[in-house]
Amino acid sequence: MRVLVTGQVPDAGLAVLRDAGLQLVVWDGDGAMPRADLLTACSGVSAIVSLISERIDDEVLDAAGPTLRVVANVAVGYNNIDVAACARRSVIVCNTPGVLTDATADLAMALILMVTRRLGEGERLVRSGEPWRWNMFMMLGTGLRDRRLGIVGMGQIGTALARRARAFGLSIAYSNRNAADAATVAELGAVRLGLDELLATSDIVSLHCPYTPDTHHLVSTPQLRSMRSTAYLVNTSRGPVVDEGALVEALEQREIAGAALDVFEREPEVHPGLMNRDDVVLIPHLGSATVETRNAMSLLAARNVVAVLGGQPPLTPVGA
Ligand code: 8YV
Repeated sequence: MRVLVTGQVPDAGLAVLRDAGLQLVVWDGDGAMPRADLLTACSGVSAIVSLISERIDDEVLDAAGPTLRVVANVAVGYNNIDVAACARRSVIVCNTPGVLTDATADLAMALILMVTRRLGEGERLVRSGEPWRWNMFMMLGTGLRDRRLGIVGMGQIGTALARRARAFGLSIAYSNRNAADAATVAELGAVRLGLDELLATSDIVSLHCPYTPDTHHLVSTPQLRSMRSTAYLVNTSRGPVVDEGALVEALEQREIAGAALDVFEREPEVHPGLMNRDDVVLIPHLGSATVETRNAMSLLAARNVVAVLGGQPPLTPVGA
């Protein structure tokens, strides 16, 4: 059986696939696999190990044909996959939850510190070679103790961020379709609010929801206007959850104090209005970017493929 891997992934996962006797077709070009190559290479494969840069939709599934049994995304988010189209063909879809929770929560906490303490701005100043002299009022930021962190999407990553944030003295509000379980609420002292109230009362808003048609531009002009003028927005989920044009406008109008973004609406493009702003932190989708985490993601995706092709239930199917 052949497996298409749509980009370079750590060897850990590839070794698992090879050890299972699977024949690998790995696309090893730079950046995203070109669509035409994807459509040709997937023909007759039993599994696709996909990256978020590849859209897996009806066209790809038709090109793959009836041999295809599983699509294993090397990511927790799977908005690049048409899950309904896969279900219509009984193709199982898997993602990599859990293994990237700590790395992504760490990164969200780092972004909170960066944007509230103006660390990107400070680093740019030192590297610029411009003369600077310490003074009592230089680059003053905002402390975290007794402020409110509003978490949109209280899944594994949102909850892990809340734990970290409590250690910095932040109080936790969250908005989520379902209430967090009683033990988590008690541990974190978290209050559940509707999105409107969360936005209006939080000092920092951090986004951890999946990207779906319902969360497209979840944060746009009205939501940004409802936030405190001293508040910060942090996004480590998916770019299009935030209307980037509206964000630029809100920053220009000083409707919020700043933003820290790991993801972008038209990734890897960044809205030009964000590029030169000192009140914005911009990093290139590094949420899960640690050696340990990427190894674990590669392994989990591979184990999902081996399980399904071996007639076993997948470890982490989507929607289960
Ligand atoms: C990955 C991510 O960097 O898991 C996700 O949903 O966005 C990141 O962890 C990316 O998906 C790698 O393909």
